[in-house]
Amino acid sequence: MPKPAYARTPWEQSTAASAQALPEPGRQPVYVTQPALPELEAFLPYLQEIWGSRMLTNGGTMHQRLEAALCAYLGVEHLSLFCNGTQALITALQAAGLSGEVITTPYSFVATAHSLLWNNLTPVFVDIDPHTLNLDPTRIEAAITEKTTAILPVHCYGHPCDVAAIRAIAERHGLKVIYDAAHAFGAQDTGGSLLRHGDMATLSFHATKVFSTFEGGAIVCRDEATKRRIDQLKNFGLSADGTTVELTGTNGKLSEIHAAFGLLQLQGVDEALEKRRRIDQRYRAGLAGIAGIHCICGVAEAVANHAYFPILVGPEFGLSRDALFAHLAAHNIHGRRYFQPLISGLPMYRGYPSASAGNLPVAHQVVEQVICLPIYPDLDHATVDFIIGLIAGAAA
Ligand code: T4K
Repeated sequence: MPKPAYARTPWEQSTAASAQALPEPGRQPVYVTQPALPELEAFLPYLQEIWGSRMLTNGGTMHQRLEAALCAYLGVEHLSLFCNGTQALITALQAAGLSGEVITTPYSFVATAHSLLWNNLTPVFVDIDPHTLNLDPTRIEAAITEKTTAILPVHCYGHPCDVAAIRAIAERHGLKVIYDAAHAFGAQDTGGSLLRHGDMATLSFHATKVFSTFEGGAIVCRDEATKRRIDQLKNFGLSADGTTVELTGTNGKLSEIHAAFGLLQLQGVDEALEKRRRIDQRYRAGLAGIAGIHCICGVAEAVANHAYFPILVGPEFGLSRDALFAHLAAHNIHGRRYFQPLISGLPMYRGYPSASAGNLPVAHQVVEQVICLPIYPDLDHATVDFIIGLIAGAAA
């Protein structure tokens, strides 16, 4: 396959040229993220190959190649591709054979908890750590009952959970651990990929993610037998010879066109991660001296993926979080207040006893303070400086 040139297409060049001509970066809307795309022409040979084979889905060669390429890139042994991260999560929980209650975080995208309801499992919300914004392991044991079968933590914003503490608790109580690693593509702790932790870890390859296949996702598991079961579950539960149906599976397959795009994207992912790292550094340096602005850092991260750039707006800042958010939006800078509202506050979750505000004080405080600032590979440094200037100016 040809190597994609991450140069700009004629269309991108024309929009970039007009953007450069603007006197002020804030004139064009800047969103929380934007996918990095290779040149359109670089995708054509992949399409030609698909057209030639007439294999469009059901585990064709693009699918097989992407599974192998991702295993090699991520340093994991067993990975099964999915049509999206939500379906991967639902299937991982199903493959784990869980029942009863599962401990999870209220501070995530709603897909995390929805995957439990799709499996008839009861979510039990536990508060988050104020530094990592991930499940606080010191609060997990108090939430375990005789019905608890698993823990579903999230490496929120790609920052690692306290995996050692969670593993110790799970071992003590005989619980499974399924990590929602939707944000954690390419993130590593000192021992390697975050995806090696837990019984399984799931990824999202949505357009807004660090690595994208337009829509897509994956389950990383520990052994060949589990991978075979997952592959069967994502293909309706069909038997290997296709003559009968052995499991109540779903259609979770990733098509050849999505897999092909993944192969192309993977070639540019290191460059994309490096560009994110530089933007992250620039934000941190520029925001460092501003009272009341706190940049979240991963704890014990060896390699961060800079999937998000969350800041907390504290009381010492001159404006409230919402006033700062509106101030940025007025200058066409559209951050996001991920993850407000908390999952525990949504209609289908607020009735659970663990969803009470009293049980989740840290999550409630953080969610009132957070703004995820724009970060994506093609975000130019002048715009980053403009955003920093807006925040500094608002504080004055
Ligand atoms: N677990 C966790 C922890 C997750 O965060 C997610 C998904 C999942 C599981 C489930 O994975 P998937 O089933 O989605 O694979 C987005 C994404 O839709 C969602 O994937 C993601 N998490 C969540 C955190 O964010 P929205 O509603 O914020 O997306 P949207 O459409 O407002 O996009 C944000 C910005 O990105 C837009 O303002 C513009 C830009 N954008 C977006 C798209 C879709 C583009 O430039 N191009 C695009 O194609 O949910």
